[in-house]
Amino acid sequence: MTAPRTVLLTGAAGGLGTLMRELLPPYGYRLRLFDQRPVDGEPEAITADLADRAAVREAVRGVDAIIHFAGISLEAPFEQILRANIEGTYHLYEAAREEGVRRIVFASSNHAVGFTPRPADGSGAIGIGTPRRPDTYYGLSKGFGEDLASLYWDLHGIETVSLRIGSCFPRPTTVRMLSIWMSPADCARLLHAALTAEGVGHTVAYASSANTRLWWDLTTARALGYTPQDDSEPYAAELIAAQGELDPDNPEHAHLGGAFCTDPPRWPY
Ligand code: NAI
Ligand code: 15L
Repeated sequence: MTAPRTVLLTGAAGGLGTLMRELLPPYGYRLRLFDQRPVDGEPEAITADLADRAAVREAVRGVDAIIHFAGISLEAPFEQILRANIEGTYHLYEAAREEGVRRIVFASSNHAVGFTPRPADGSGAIGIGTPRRPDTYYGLSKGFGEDLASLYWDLHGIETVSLRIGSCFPRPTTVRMLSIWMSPADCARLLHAALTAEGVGHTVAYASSANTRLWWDLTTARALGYTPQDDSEPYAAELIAAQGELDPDNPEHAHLGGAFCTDPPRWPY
């Protein structure tokens, strides 16, 4: 696919949005920014809630593609998740259909499969066909987003790459993250691949760097043209010295989703 020029970035005020606002323009994209919160230093950003269907439709109008990051990114009461992540994502897809946008990159999450037992470090054993096992209402909403993307491909021909993101932060901060970390630079590489690959239909891919301790299989992401450049291993010695190795007898360490399976971090708002 020809590289889309104007891309709507929802969730632009958030952690990933802030990182990608710096890292995506060098690939040639002009970003239109959207968030319910003002975006620092970006007076032209659209400040609106995904619940506002008219605002979402206007935001989508005329863009070549969408990166959908906006939503609740931790656990929250079901009613809040329903409004932001389930209805909000539906509003975005409806707006894309109405405005003729043909390509979306959806930020899914490892928490769609969070109750999958943790495999051996470096095994890459978790494949894309692993059954969904959400660990939270949050993870459940990501499964919904993936299925909505599938429906809009089959019904309306809107292509989506659903990225089951591991942990994308400037550096890994836990031993668990050593296995699922995605560097911000690799995230930008993967988004570029997902925006430009031909014939993606609805593709689901795990999203991380090429970590030595990887738990999942990056084949689908690589098939999009993504070549990860980073590995969390340089952080391993320091993190393991401070936190110890993952303990098979600790329930928090037993599943892919980590603490989301036992005591999930809560959305603060
Ligand atoms: P974040 O919480 O920092 O940013 C989310 C943004 O969405 C916030 O700026 C918030 O204001 C906005 N938002 C929330 N509800 C909204 C609504 N109803 N209408 C408009 N805007 C709304 O999250 P982060 O870390 O930047 O993640 C971005 C996306 O990637 C999220 O969808 C998250 O679930 C997903 N993800 C992130 C991972 C990571 O490691 N950062 C891992 C897996 C998935
Ligand atoms: C996610 O889905 C969250 O949005 C992010 O904040 C991290 O907690 C990440 O998963 C993770 O599993 O580390």
